[in-house]
Amino acid sequence: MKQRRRVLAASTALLAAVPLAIAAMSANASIPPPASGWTQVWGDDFNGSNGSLPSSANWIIDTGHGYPGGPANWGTGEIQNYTNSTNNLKLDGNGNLRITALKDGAGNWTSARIETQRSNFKPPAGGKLAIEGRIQMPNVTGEAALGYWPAFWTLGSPYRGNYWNWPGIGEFDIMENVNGLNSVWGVLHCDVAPGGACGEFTGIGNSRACPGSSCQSAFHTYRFEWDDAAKTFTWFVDGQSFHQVTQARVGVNVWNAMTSHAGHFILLNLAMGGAFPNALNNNQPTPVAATQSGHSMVVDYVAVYSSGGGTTTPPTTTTTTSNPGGGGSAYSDLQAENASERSGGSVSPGDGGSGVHQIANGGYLKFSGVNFGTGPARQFYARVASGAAGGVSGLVEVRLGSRTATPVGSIAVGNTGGWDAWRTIPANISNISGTHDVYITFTSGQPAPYVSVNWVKFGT
Ligand SMILES: [Ca+2]
Ligand SMILES: [Ca+2]
Repeated sequence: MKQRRRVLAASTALLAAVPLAIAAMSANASIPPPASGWTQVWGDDFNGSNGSLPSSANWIIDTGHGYPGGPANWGTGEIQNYTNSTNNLKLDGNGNLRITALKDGAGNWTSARIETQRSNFKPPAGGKLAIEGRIQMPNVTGEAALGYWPAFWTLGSPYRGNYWNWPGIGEFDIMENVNGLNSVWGVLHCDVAPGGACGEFTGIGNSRACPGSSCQSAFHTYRFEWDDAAKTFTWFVDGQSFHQVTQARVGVNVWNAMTSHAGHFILLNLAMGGAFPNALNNNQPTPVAATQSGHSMVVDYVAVYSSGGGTTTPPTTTTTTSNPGGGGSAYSDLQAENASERSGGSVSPGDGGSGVHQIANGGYLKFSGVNFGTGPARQFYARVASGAAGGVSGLVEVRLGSRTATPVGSIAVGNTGGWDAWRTIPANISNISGTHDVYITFTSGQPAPYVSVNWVKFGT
């Protein structure tokens, strides 16, 4: 919703618009491994061919001027029409998602907005959840930028399908920006509007300039941490915290209303016009005639991590199969049902053979003594199927030597069309040679089974 926030806008406008020198930044850093004590529970690195749409297993594409039955203009006054055209929304072939705002000859603007299929992102009880994205805002400033409103944010799951329970269900604005100003805004919306514990329609927010290079000229990493033990929300840019809201500030009941439901879904959008950019344009409408068409919000990745709480509980059942010695080539099929060790799922027929079916978070397969030769192997393939419910997904990760080692590669899996709809999914991995115990680990932020595996193998 990202509702009107005129007070905040007025207080921060003076800090904005200081162009800085441009640092040379890598266009694509890919999802970083989790910090010590953290586990990646979801992610999209936006790898894919140039001109393709983002993964439908991961994302819903919102179109038009509002949800059916929901507030007009997405509740914010933004004026663009969202489309699913690759002119507005596409992977760039270099590991990035690009959302591009375009004005046609008649003066009408189009752009794009996506939201995660999953709507259950929340920390394990007593643990932490981090939602992180590496993003370059549209690289446009001054009059040409008036009306540009990129955002990386979340809404509480009960909003989906209801649309009239905002802001009680909670909204975390991890990164917002308007009018090409060199500022990131982090905002919490909660309770009731207008007024309430979050002072709607402004919300509880703060902003700062992007570190080092401007928000527009370079990628920066935007991160939101939800700590269920400390009862805090904390906002970061490039690892520097710039905003925090505690449970004490909003009260236990308001806190619970936005945290005790199934969780949040994540949104990425590039709006044009609306209350926030208008407020920072002296309350005059945006976009203006001088606003330049064709600039993009570029997203390298979105990743979700968890720490502590229940997600790191070791699996309780481990099966040692008839292949304890392991061995075999990394480049031929490593049959899941013949793993040296297995935890989770069950062996049954499928895909013209046999596999380990319906594996959930915490499961793993171990293949002892897999020979990669001189390789190096740079590809990983998994033959998988999933009949997971809408919004349920997880990772198939490759680790060497230990099932708690940092993954050398991973695949995100959502519903493939059913438990009998088998697909071979590739992933890039870092160079591997020699002989290793290979662990295939299964990580998800929710408990339901999400993947069946027939086999895995590697390629050079
Ligand atoms: Ca990427
Ligand atoms: Ca098999």
